[in-house]
Amino acid sequence: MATLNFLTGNQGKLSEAQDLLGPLGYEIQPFEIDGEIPDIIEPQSESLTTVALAKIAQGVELLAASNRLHESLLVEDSGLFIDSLPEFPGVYSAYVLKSVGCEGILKLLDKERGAHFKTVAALWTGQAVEVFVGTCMGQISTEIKGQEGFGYDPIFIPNDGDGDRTFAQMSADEKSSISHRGRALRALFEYLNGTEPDVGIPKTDP
Ligand code: ITT
Repeated sequence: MATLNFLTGNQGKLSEAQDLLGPLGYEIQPFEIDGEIPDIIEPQSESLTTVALAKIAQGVELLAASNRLHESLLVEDSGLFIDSLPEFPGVYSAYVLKSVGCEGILKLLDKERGAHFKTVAALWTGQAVEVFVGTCMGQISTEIKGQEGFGYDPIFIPNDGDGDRTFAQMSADEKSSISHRGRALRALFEYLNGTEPDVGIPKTDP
C-alpha cells in the first residue's frame, strides 16, 4: 500500500481522508516530526489556494530539513462560503467557528441561506506539487442538527443529499460521496492512479 503523509491539526479531516483513500489503497498517516505535528503559519489571504500552497511550501521545507524529500505530503485548506455574507467565513472559517460557533452563524442569517464548502488540497508527490479542488453546494440549516462529522457539519445541508439532512446527520461514507473534501480527494486519487508509477510515492508494501 502506498503511504501519504497528511499535515493537518484537524482530526476530522484526517479521518475523512483515511476513510476515503484507505479502501482505495492509500494509507494516510499524520505527518509528524519527532512525534509532533509541526506548527504551520497560515498566511492572511482571501484565497484557499494561496493558503494551501503556503502550507505545502512549509511542509516541503520540513521534509527537506529531515531528509524526507522523497516522501509525499498532503495538505488542504477548506472553507465555508455563505452567499449572503460574501467571502464569509471563507478563509476565516476556523477562526469564526472558534469564536462564534455554528450558533453564531445561525444568528446572522435570515431567509437567504445558500452556501458552499470548498476544499483546495495540495499534494507534494516527492517531485512536484499538484493541486485538487472540490466544492459542495448547499444551504445553511435553521437549526443545529446531527452528531456526526465536525466543524460546520451540523448546520450545512448539501444540495446533493435529500435536501433536509445536514452533513452531521450522515455517515462518513455518505458525506464523502458528495462533499467538497470527497471530491478533491477523489480527483487526487484519480491523478495518483493514472500516474502513480512516476510520482515517486514510496511503497511501504509491494
Ligand atoms: P488544518 O490544520 O488542516 O489547517 P483547520 O481546522 O485549521 O486544519 P481549515 O482552516 O482548512 O482547517 O478549516 C477551516 C474551518 O472549517 C475549520 O474550523 C474546520 O473545522 C471547518 N471545516 C473544514 N472542513 C469541514 C467540513 O468538511 N465540515 C465541516 N467543517 C469543516
